[in-house]
Amino acid sequence: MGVLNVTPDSFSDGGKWDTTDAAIAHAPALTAEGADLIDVGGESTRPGAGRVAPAQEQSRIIPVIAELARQGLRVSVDTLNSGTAEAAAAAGASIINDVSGGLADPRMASVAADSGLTYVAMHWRGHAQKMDALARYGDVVADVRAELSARVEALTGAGLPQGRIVLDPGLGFSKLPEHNWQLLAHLDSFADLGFPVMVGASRKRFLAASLPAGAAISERDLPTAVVSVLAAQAGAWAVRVHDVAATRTALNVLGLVDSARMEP
Ligand code: PMM
Repeated sequence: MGVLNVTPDSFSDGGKWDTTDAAIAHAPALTAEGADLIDVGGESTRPGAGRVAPAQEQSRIIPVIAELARQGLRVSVDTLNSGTAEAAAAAGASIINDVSGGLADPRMASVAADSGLTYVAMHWRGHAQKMDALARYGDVVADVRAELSARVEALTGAGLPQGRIVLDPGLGFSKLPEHNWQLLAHLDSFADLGFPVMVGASRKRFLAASLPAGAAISERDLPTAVVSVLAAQAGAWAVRVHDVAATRTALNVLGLVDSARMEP
């Protein structure tokens, strides 16, 4: 899944694709590099980010989604707002990617159910301005699993079929660096919940620990690609990345090694 943030303030690519034309022009490159899905978002969720009114979010992303869908690309909409999810579904999106797992907007579960689309429920504890203060866990893997299972209960209770739910442990959202590493170390236990799993590590702060001090954010694309391989090995269904080419190459290596393992 290639990231297309139509925002002025996302932490790693903010401002690069923040006009309709620039965003539409960038999507074919993501596809050419090997993205199967394009994740279009209009509200930054980086720590400390302020909220964006749904009308403004929609004016940023709905024309982009409509055009990409017209071109035959598979699009997900990265939104916390049920109204935006509805508008995106009408514009041709295939997936609703909700970083709050339905917690930010009480209407989201029923909108997701009615949309007929796949719904990504990410682990979330609160909005960007307060999320770092909520990074307290007994056992982060068990706690995130339990909180995601509670979301599944609520979502299915609102009519969303289990077969349309994807789960995401929410790396970087109310997580300290050690929490992210622990979640990555136990990703297979999320696949064991019986739902497809999505992982979003791309360029996040915790990856800095794998690089020399002071390394630029763009240098996080290499550790991101390594995480993509680890996630795939743990059974992940999708990885959400900014640098699609690096992750595609890394996954190609894994595919070649896997094929060689199958040979007699
Ligand atoms: N991370 C970001 C935004 N959307 N969606 C899912 N499902 N999982 C994530 O980890 C995730 C997400 C934040 O990253 P960005 O600001 O670089 O887009």
